[in-house]
Amino acid sequence: MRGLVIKNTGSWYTVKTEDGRMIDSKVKGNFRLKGIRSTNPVAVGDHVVITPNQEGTAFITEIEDRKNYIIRKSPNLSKQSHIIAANIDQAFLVVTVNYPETSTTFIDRFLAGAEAYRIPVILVFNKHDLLSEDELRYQHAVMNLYETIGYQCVEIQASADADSPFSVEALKPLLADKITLLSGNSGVGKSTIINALLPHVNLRTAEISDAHNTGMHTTTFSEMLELPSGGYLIDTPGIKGFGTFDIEKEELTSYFREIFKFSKDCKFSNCTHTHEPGCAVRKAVEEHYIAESRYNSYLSMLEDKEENKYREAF
Ligand SMILES: Nc1nc2c(ncn2[C@@H]2O[C@H](COP(=O)(O)OP(=O)(O)O)[C@@H](O)[C@H]2O)c(=O)[nH]1
Ligand SMILES: [Mg+2]
Ligand SMILES: [Zn+2]
Repeated sequence: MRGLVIKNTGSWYTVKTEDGRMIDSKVKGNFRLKGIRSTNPVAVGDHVVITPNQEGTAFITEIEDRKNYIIRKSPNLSKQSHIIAANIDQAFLVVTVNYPETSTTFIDRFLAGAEAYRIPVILVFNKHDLLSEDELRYQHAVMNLYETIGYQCVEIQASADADSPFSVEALKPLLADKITLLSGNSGVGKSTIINALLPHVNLRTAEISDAHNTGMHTTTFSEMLELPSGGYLIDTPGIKGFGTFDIEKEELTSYFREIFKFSKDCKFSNCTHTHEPGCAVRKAVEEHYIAESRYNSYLSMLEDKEENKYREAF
């Protein structure tokens, strides 16, 4: 019997079978995945094969190959990792121009990490109602910047009624039949978005998330929330971005789409776009084809690499 893992608490997994039943399952046998020492061999988003037993539970006996997965290194068990989710179709990065302010550096780091994992990102600008005219103008400039680079942007007010042009209704077609990771700084409105999309999970989501955010069980709890319109949302507290520690200095350019485009005209193929003569990227920054904010984010990530500074995954 085949199914999708939608919840993981400790050694138990909730598997939704193809005929729509929810079956509590445990892993049978020894899954060792490509040398990863993981606290959980199976993760939400995994397609699995299960064998039901007499107690009404089941054993997971097979995992299908993953198209991707995200992993969090355990802070206390140094060599162990926790797979947060597998087979993610896209990420929504929820940002706010104000209340609280999300920096473009934070956005760019997230986008670069997502490029490394090949996970498409949609930028969701929330709290439209709180912005002054000046802040709105700034928001539209930022949206224009990211749209020009190729990232879809949506402007919403998660707290609005469904008939408002800025309600979460705008997100529904983007979520349909996909597994979407919901990310963003604390306070930007992730729980509010979930509660608006899934009124029946009201409050519980926020409470569970917040409890797990600070609690000791953070690394052993993951859940996908099924949307009425099809598709799933993953709201895993504490995920602030993708681990970019493994990105090589030379690779970094390719995770900034517009910088990558211009870099093809640099004189040196291994140009870092910092000091080299004939650098087409620096020229493009000077001529405003590349935004200074983007270039600065690139430089800050490059600097981390040079200092070999540890960037924690998630
Ligand atoms: N005015 C306004 N407040 C919002 C909006 N979205 C969320 N909030 C508020 O912002 C605060 C943080 O929201 P929450 O969903 O807990 O953020 P999370 O930390 O990302 O889950 C709460 O007080 C929400 O009521 C919005 O669109 N407009
Ligand atoms: Mg929350
Ligand atoms: Zn260059």
